[in-house]
Amino acid sequence: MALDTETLTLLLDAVRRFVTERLVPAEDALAHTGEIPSDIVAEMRELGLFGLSISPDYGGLGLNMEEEVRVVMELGQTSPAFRSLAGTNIGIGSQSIVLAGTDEQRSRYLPKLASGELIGSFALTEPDAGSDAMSLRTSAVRDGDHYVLNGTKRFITNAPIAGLFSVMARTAQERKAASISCFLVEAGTPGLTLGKPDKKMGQAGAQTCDVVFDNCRVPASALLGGEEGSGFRTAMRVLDKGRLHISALCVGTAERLIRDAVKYATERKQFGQPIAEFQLVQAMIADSQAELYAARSMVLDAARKRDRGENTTLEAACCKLYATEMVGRVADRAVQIHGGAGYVSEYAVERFYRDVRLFRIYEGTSQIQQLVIARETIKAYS
Ligand code: COS
Repeated sequence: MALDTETLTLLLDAVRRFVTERLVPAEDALAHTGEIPSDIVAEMRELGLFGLSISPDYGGLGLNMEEEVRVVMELGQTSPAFRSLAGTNIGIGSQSIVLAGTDEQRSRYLPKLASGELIGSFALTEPDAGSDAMSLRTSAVRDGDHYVLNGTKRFITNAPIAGLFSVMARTAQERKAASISCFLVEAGTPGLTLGKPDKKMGQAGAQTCDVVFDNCRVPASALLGGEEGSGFRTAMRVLDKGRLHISALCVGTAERLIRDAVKYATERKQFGQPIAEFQLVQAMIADSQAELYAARSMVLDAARKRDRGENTTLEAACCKLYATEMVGRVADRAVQIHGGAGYVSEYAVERFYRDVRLFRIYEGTSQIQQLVIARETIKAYS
């Protein structure tokens, strides 16, 4: 379902204003405290940001992919930790339920995820299973009308504040997709404990930690879709969407970085003139702007293709690879344009330089995107 043009324009304007007037001024404090103030969380809920991609039947805004990426391009113009708070509810923390949940699971969880009352979290990665997701070891063993979960999940975004975990666990030993199932585990279930919040390079305020299952008993009704063996494929489908979302975020962040770099370059004078007048500085601005345009075009094209119901595994991986690497280069040039000022925390580019490094790693590293692109391309041409 697509919004009418006027509603979409109003939504984009409202998000843009919220980012400029409320989030950007709160970036510095967030970087120091690592806490998103409760009034900002309340405003995010009010704007409907937690339920962007959830159907209006469950209280969300029901945006299609093109609309979602356009909103995320706005949210990307400030510290990524703000987007991260709602990001799991919009994406990997809710989409397993949207794609494969039973009616009962959808009505139980989606309204609370859409409103932001409940934070969803996606638990796939483990200490020994990162890129090789299929080698995960967390087990779920059937015991009467329950399953018993054992294992450790690592670097789980929003786990410290999550009320619901989509947990990929092994229900059979053989190495194949059908051995992995997904369980919806509520925080507070006995046997589920959290590790200490990870100390990260950047993205202060976006929290991650280990999630440990020690004989954690969940009712059989917690099995996503009521069916064993579909967890891996569901996780991959969730990531296909998530990778487009992250790509849109990179587009927004690159735009912010170019704007900051241009502002600095027009104010900073050397050799008697603003450094923006030097062609070597202009070259950095030009390369960044051209790459931003390419990434934006790719993301919008892939989103429209997805909205037409086409498979976008290849396109999502192309976007994730290109957009995340692109924003890394743009951040590097923004620091370079700022010179010494870019290396001190007074200017936002220093913080963004560290923040964007994660984009090339989570939801599939650049190398995993290359692997997916190559596989899909070879499949298509052979
Ligand atoms: N959509 C739907 N199904 C998919 C899929 C997709 N995008 N990608 C794979 N599958 C299915 C395959 O069709 C296959 O199904 P069958 O068993 O029915 O044939 C099954 O899943 C296994 O796929 P594959 O053989 O490709 O699995 P691999 O172990 O080779 O791994 C990669 C595939 C590397 C792509 C996967 O492990 C991956 O994405 N790793 C990165 C994980 C990640 O992003 N982690 C980030 C943490 S989450 S923030």
